[in-house]
Amino acid sequence: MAGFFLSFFHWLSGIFFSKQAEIAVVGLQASGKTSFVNVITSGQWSEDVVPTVAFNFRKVRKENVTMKIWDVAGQPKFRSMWERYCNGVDAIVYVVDSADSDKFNTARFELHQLLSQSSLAGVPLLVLGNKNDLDEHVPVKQLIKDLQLDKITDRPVSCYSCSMKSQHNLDIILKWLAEKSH
Ligand SMILES: Nc1nc2c(ncn2[C@@H]2O[C@H](COP(=O)(O)OP(=O)(O)OP(=O)(O)O)[C@@H](O)[C@H]2O)c(=O)[nH]1
Ligand SMILES: [Mg+2]
Repeated sequence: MAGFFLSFFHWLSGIFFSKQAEIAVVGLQASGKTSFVNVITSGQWSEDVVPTVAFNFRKVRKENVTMKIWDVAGQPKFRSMWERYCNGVDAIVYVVDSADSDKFNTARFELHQLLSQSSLAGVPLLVLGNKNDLDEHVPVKQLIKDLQLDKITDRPVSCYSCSMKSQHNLDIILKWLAEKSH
């Protein structure tokens, strides 16, 4: 009987205390955006991910938070779409391949270009230095410097080193996203 009341209470609290967070995931191609979304929605890591064309939309419930996620393509021809998908979200997740320092200049340029759009003023930013399972990845301090994240002063900014392959730091990332729900 006690078990019944406990499940009923959980069901009821899920209705009354459920929250939502809408998130846009952007970044250069092959940085690991779709892998990130796959890992948080299904818990599944796979080497074989096809490059995204335009965008994917996914919805996932984590405890009492429903996350609506826009996974936007990163190839150059799709980057002009980023602003549209970031408009009105609770958080922007910018994924960087932290093991590919040759692309940091482009990643920095595209990030600052995106954030300069007045429609996105104040939207919290989470930068993920993905692929830290690879030996050549740079530490988070270096990523902050190379992407000039310290120059972003008009919004909350966080940066974590992570790996979708090993799921390193996924718990911290999910906590950060849940805090942006309403
Ligand atoms: N070693 C390693 N490889 C990763 C990791 N995350 C993603 N990858 C690989 O990186 C490649 C690109 O991953 P995607 O998730 O398709 O990248 P994307 O950012 O969605 O790319 P676009 O859709 O083209 O913008 C795939 O081969 C993944 O298996 C990681 O944490 N570690
Ligand atoms: Mg993708």
